[in-house]
Amino acid sequence: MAKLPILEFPDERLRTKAAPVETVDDEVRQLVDDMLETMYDARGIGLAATQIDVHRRVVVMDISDDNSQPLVLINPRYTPIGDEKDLLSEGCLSIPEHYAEVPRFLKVQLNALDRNGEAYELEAEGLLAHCIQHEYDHLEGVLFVDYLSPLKRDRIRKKMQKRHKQMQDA
Ligand code: GNR
Ligand code: NI
Repeated sequence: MAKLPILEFPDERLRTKAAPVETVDDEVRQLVDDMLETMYDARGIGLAATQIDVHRRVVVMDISDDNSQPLVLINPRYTPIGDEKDLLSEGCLSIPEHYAEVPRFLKVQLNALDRNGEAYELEAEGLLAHCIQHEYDHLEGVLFVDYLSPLKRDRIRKKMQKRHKQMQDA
C-alpha cells in the first residue's frame, strides 16, 4: 500500500471531472487500498480519487471511530430521499483547517459498486449523507467552498495560498 499526497485548494486539478470506472480490476483495487491508507493517515472520514490527482470515479469513506467500517464507492450516484435539508459543519482534506456549514440533503439513497464490482445500495442520513454528497462533488470538481459567499471563499483561498507559500519557504 502507499500513502499518496493530497491536492489542496485552490489547485485547479481539483476542478477536473472524473471519468467512470469501466471495470473494477486489480488496478482499481490497488487504488482503493492506497486511498484508504491515505484517508486513515490523514484522519479524514472520506476521500475522493480527485484529491490524489486520479480522475476516476472512486471514493472511500469510513465514519466509524475506530477505522472499522471502510466503504468503497465506485461510480457512485445518489438520489435525495425527501426534500429535507440539513446543515452541518464540513471540513475537507483538500482545505485543511477550514470549516464551514454546508446545506445538504438530510437523507439520500446511494447506488455504487463495491471493490468486487458488485452493485449495492444503501440509505444514508446525517453525517454519512453529507459525506456522500461531499465526495460526489469532488468527482464533479466541486468543493464545499463553492457553497460559500465569494467573500468567504476568497478569504479561504488567500489563507491557503499563504500556507502554501510558507510550506514552500520552509
Ligand atoms: O474528513 C472529512 N470530514 C467531513 C466532515 C463533514 C462533511 C464531509 C467531510 S469529508 C472530509 C474528508 C474529505 O475531504 N473528503 O473529501
Ligand atoms: Ni473533501
